[in-house]
Amino acid sequence: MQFIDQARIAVRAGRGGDGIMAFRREKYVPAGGPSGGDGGRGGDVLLEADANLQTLLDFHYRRLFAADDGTKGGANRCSGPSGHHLVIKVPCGTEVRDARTTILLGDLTSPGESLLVAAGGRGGLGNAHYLSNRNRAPEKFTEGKEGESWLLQLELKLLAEVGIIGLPNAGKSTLIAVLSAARPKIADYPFTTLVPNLGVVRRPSGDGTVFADIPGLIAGASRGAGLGHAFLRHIERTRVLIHLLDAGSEDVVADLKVVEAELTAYGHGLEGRPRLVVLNKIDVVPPEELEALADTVSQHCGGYRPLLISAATSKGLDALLVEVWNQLKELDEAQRILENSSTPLLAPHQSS
Ligand SMILES: Nc1nc2c(ncn2[C@@H]2O[C@H](COP(=O)(O)OP(=O)(O)OP(=O)(O)O)[C@@H](O)[C@H]2O)c(=O)[nH]1
Ligand SMILES: [Mg+2]
Repeated sequence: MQFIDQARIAVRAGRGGDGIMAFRREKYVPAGGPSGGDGGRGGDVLLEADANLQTLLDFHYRRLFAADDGTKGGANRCSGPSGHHLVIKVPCGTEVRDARTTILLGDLTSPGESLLVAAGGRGGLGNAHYLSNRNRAPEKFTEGKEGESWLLQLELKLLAEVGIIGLPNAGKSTLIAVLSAARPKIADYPFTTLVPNLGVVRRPSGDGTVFADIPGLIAGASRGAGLGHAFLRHIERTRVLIHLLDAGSEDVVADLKVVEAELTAYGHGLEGRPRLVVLNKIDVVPPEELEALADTVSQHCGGYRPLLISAATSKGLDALLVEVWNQLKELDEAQRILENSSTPLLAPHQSS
């Protein structure tokens, strides 16, 4: 399946139906009076998050979405029916912006969440509406109003809790393949992965957590080099990053620095995102050199020791997952404390 994460669409709400002019004509009822009904409202256009969609691919082929117009009013004061609303399904994690101003209109994250993007026009009034003591036979009626129309920019940001990042060939796809049921392409050359892959990893509690394997980042990714830039936005919503390093690389510390620098350059809070530094492919490093390598890496990560794994031989994966679940648990707790602290805390020794 093609992965499309950006789209532009035009939406047009329905026009309101016109009010009409009519007079009641019945046997034995002379001068029956005005009876023109009102027009129905035009249908609205709404976007709705749907958990079954993964990409914005549908919008690549269809770009104009219009809701039904309202129907004009009828005789005998009958109001015309309103136009049906048009509900457009989008994947969870879709940000909606006005394409002209880029102002954010909404962010559809949970399934079923919806956003009104174009309101239908009001129906016109029939002449029955204008009956008054002065004017017993009004000929006035109004037309329905046009519905709103907008040009929208849709942007999908994946909702993965854990992002796996690293240079090309570090083994990111191999890792997600051993941890989950995802089956991305794995090969011995850089840029095997061209689009993010999602995989669900089971927690000990049985719940699933979504991991994302992001295409390899290279120096300059934040400015558009390689494939990284297009996909850095998908890391924005992750809560924890697994930074994978190839232990067999010539200079592991240089590799670490390249990716760290790209996260900082990209910004959007990525530089401060909690992350686990993980040395992969430890099966290719002689055991006696491994400790020294881990020490060198830890000196460049604030003293934190990297986790040691081999995705290919499934070594160290349990310990890695324990660490991931711990990090997520700590973040949940921090979040809970933040939500429960209704009043801002004063500094303990603040003098008045
Ligand atoms: N020896 C060894 N090889 C590994 C290990 N993990 C991955 N590889 C190999 O490394 C190569 C690259 O693996 P991928 O999983 O495709 O790497 P990637 O990080 O997804 O690469 P891109 O998609 O290009 O960014 C493949 O040939 C894998 O078989 C490991 O633990 N040990
Ligand atoms: Mg890959």
